[in-house]
Amino acid sequence: MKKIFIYLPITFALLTASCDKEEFNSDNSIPEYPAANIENLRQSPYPIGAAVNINTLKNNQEYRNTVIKEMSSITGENAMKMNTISKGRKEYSFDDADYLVNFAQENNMRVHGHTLIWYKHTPDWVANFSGSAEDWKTIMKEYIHDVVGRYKGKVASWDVVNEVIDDKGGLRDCVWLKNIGPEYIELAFQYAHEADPDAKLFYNDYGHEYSHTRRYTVNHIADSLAQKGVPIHGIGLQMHTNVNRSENDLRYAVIAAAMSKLMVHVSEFDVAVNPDSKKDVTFTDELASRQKDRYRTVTKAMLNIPESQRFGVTMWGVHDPSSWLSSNPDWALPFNDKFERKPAYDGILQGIYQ
Ligand code: 9MR
Repeated sequence: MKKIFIYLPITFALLTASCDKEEFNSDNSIPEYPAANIENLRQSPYPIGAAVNINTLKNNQEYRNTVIKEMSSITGENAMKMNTISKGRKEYSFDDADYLVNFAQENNMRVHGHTLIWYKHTPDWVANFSGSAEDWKTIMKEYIHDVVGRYKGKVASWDVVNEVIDDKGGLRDCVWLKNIGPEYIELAFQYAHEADPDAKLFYNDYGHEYSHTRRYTVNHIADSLAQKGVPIHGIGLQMHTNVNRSENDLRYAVIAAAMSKLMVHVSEFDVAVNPDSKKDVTFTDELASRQKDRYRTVTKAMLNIPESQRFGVTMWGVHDPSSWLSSNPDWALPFNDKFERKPAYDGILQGIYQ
């Protein structure tokens, strides 16, 4: 039942060929840019944002100032996950999510909601729930209606489902698949759309830049849902990448997602410099330069897709110490520990200025 998305060798071969030959509209030259005229990322031709941590936002003034100055879109790194919000059936803790939304409104930013349905961090009461498929649909519908409904008109977009496939291209095991069946995916989109018909709805997943199987399957699922009339509006490419990834792979991930005609959100972008988590690594100029190249490539690739499909680029954190990767150690983001702009930041400016 789970292997409904079949890997197609012919399509795969075509995708691989175009990846190698770099046939899409690509200009690898590094443009000059009037850095003096670009004061911050809010001036980008498409929204650039960051995932934020609510405690840090409340307690670190420099972090807060950087978000306000630079970001036109924010995502809660954890504030809107099901286990943060849902404490029991119809019992909610909206403190962090409300804070996020109020902060965004005060500072004229877009909020992207992350994430309604995810196989991870399922609240205990859901994991222990027992009932028929209809009962499971009902609790999913209640949760999505209550959360999306609360932020109707305030949260512009949602990752409705996150990470629904495994590495072989089958549907990933989770309580929703087990109890409802594959239909849970389209139902989640339907319920979110009922609660806020204007919200843009995304399927978010990872691996577009390093796995042909994952890229093909994600794009195929999104496309199939759209063809079927399910209210899906975009594909989220997490893009947790690193300095060893070829720039062509990064560019191709963005272009291939855009072939679906849906919007493209690079939703959790960071560029690790220490992907093997070696303990003795330091952040050298050479690593900073390779990181800069990858920030430039991805932000520029967004300009190679139609304007109507550019939902934006969200970085998974603000400054290096606040990244989920920092203890590896790593330096994956465009601002350093002093909130200074790193070469990666210049890479973004070069990417968005054409
Ligand atoms: O960065 C997030 C970290 O603080 C959380 O502990 C973790 C588990 O909820 O999730 C991290 O964010 C993940 C995101 O929600 C989904 N894609 C992968 C991200 C990094 O693990």
